[in-house]
Amino acid sequence: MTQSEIFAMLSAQHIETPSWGYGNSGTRFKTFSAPGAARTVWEKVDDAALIHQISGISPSVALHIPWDKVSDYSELGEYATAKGISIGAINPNVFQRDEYKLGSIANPDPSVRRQAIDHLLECVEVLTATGSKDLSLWFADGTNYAGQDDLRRRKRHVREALQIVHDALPDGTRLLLEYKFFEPAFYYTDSFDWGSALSHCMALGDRAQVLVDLGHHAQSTNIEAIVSFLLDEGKLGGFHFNARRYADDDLIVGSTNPYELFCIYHELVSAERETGSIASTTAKNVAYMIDQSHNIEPKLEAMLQSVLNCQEAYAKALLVDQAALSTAQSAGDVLGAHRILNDAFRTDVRELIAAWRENNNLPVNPFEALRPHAEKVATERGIVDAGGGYPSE
Ligand code: PSV
Ligand code: MN
Repeated sequence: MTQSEIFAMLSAQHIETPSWGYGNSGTRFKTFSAPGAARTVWEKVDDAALIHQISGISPSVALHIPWDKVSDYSELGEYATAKGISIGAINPNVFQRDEYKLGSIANPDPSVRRQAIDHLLECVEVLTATGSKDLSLWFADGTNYAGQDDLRRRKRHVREALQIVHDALPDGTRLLLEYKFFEPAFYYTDSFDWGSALSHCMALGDRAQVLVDLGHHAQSTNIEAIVSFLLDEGKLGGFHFNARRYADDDLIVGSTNPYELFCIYHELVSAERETGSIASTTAKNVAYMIDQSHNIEPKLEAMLQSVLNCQEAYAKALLVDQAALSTAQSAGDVLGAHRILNDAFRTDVRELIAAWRENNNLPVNPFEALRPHAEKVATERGIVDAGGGYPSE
């Protein structure tokens, strides 16, 4: 690949940032108040626009409803456009009401299931009004004890609800189904792995695809294998990027296992380069989203770091000598093939990216460029008591 081809690929990269990553957030123990944390959805859009202005590759922001509820969603969409970004995935929230204690779309009570479906349909309207293309679904539904509920019945309730939502989506939009192997339920989770999510999506129809959140797997899971399988089935819809050590830790993407992130990008790049395959078309339409709510890190800096880590992993994946790799693989050259992949991973791409930034009139030192903005919002917005966590002392 020539440098100008690599530059064109880097310019086309699109990493969506989450509105919930700009406000105060925490664990169940404590929510720390971050200086300058966004207080409203309008400020979250401002922050996402700032990160895009500096990174050059994060031109959309995901919303979480009702956290980001407004009276006029078209106005919010226009506000985002005026700031140079667009509204990305719409994330419904069916996990915070008392009614959802035993689940939302899998709840044994039909009236609760109806309430959850109504909220999902309301989010389809938000998607339409904001010009968003993806409805991103995660369910906290599950059970804590064996025998607590009938698993097949719960599965059927999930399918029924998803079908209603899938069929209500306008043309050209998608339902992205996330899975997570545990938490908050500990015995059984209704959308528990990529296989169950894929089965639902296959049955639902063309608009349904699977969303892979990196934090939602058991230790040592080969996530790039899941990515490659879903790509080849035409069913990989998007990512929630983050990093983890133990579970759904929401750490900065690429901070704990940069090699895993690189291998995931390698699967995507190699699929994209195939001509005329389903995997190639699917790879070109993947929604790359960050799902992190940083708890102790400075909010804006953490988000920028996450976006830039994705850029670095992608740049390295672009450097893989695909032709040589393919020859080595066909020849059964186990370690030769492994070294070809690792050569790209070990390449220092910082100068290449700095040159790309210069070429695109972006500040060469992004963190230096961010500092005055971060200081400004900290002064203007101040520190808002985050509340949350256990009851206070
Ligand atoms: C759940 O852990 C999750 O990853 C889902 O994607 C949610 O939408 C997100 O976190 C924020 O609650
Ligand atoms: Mn997620």
